[in-house]
Amino acid sequence: MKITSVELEKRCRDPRDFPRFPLPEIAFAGRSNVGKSSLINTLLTRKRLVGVSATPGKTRSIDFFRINGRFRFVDLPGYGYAKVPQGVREAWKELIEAYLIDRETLVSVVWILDIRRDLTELDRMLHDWLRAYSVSYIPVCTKADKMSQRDRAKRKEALRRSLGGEAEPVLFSARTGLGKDPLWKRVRSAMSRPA
Ligand SMILES: Nc1nc2c(ncn2[C@@H]2O[C@H](COP(=O)(O)OP(=O)(O)O)[C@@H](O)[C@H]2O)c(=O)[nH]1
Ligand SMILES: [Mg+2]
Repeated sequence: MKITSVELEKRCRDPRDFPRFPLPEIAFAGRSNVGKSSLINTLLTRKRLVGVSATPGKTRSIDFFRINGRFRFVDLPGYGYAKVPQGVREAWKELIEAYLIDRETLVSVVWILDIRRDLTELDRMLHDWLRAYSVSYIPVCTKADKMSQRDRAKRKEALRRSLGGEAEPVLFSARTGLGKDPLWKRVRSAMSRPA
């Protein structure tokens, strides 16, 4: 995919502010610090479009990026950061669920998981929503560079099985670029599927 323009269209803390003009949307979700910003930057070949941070858990907004003027990348707030007060956590849940539940322009969710970690309770909650609202998703195991080839393949298979064999995970690394082309291929194919 040739990226000719990337524009931060809107940061939303309230569902009433979500952009109205319909464009196909690919959303990105995952726990805080999983490598979501790094993955988005890698896909868009931008060094620091989306802030990569050493202090996770800050983003409380849903950010809409307009790509090539034709579709959107939607950066959902990371979940599960321990040091966040319960009230804030509830607000995040509401915002993410509000987006997933009836966003007609949503094509697919790129669901980012750390290859070294098992699913957390919040990962399972997201998975339950995706299924409950019939949202198609692409599971991604990121930070694959931290493992040997053989261990990567094992972790990928374990994740595939724990998702009930619903979807084939993509191995990814923002550090090495592993998986960038296969992930774009999955994203493009999702966007070309009739709604
Ligand atoms: N080794 C390795 N580190 C990564 C990768 N992706 C992200 N990181 C690191 O993980 C930390 C969190 O990344 P970030 O993209 O900010 O995660 P976010 O909170 O999910 O947006 C940063 O220190 C990144 O440099 C990856 O593919 N490989
Ligand atoms: Mg981030």
